[in-house]
Amino acid sequence: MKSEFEHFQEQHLTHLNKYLEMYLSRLNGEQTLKDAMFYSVSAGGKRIRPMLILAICNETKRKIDEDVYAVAGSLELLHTYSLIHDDLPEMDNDDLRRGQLTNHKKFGQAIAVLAGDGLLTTAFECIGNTKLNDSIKAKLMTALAKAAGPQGMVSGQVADIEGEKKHLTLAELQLLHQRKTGALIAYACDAGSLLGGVSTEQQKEIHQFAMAFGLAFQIYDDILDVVSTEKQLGKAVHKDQFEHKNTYPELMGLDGAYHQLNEALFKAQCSLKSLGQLGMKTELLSGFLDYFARRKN
Ligand code: GRG
Repeated sequence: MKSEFEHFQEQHLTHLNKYLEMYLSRLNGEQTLKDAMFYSVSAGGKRIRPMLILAICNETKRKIDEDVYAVAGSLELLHTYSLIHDDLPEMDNDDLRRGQLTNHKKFGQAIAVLAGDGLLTTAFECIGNTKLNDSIKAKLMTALAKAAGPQGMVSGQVADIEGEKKHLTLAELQLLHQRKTGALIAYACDAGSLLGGVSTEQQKEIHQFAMAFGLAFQIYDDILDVVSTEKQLGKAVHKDQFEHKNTYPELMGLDGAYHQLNEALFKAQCSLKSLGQLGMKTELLSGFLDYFARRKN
């Protein structure tokens, strides 16, 4: 039987994808660039980050209108940019992404870099073009830049690359993940709070939920890299033999990683309980947690 979250996801995914397709198709630019941008966005992906924004809006009774889809869609554009750049030979050097050739394998490295640049900048344009009030737009754009930029994801990526030549401690690995993956997930939840107009207490607890969920998501991704053959198939391993990925299973073994995962999921559930006590509906977010802790890719 499908959960409330799965019904919600089905209901909103089509609209979100239509929004993304419509926005990208209306851009007035070089066709090759537009094709490369659309190629990676339309390849699917779980749409976790936009779904978090939509789910929090729903829990806070914020009407899910075109502006909400725009804010959610803009985050997916930015996330897709990060995947395109992450796959480049000088970064993770992957051949497959979202079940198809990586952007640079299909369009060449120069266009892939530019498609990423195009998606990153278009994300901010999407927010700018909403009918939200200027103060909310400014808050969203500042928070998104902070989460994606040198204080967030970009620093996480640098720490990941530099960490390939050494063994990180648990604290260093947590900080790396908090920036590389956690920052955008936290932004998604903060954006949902802002759009939903929640109280300060609720906003703080939603942020705590995001931090725990982001960590759980990353640990589970590390675990899937070890246990899922599907993930292994996408890897193009041409790396130096002294380089290695710092992951939870590598640092503490698979059992240790599962233990950390359960701890993070427990923290996220505690935040949901607190949010319930603060008067917020949380069934959807709870379903979200279950769904993503059971995913296969
Ligand atoms: C290039 C600045 C820059 C940053 C890249 C996001 C990222 C930072 C790298 C991705 C590498 C990676 C596999 C990280 C593990 C967790 C993660 C972010 C997975 C990809 O996100 P999903 O699982 O992907 O949400 P889909 O395709 O479902 O959207």
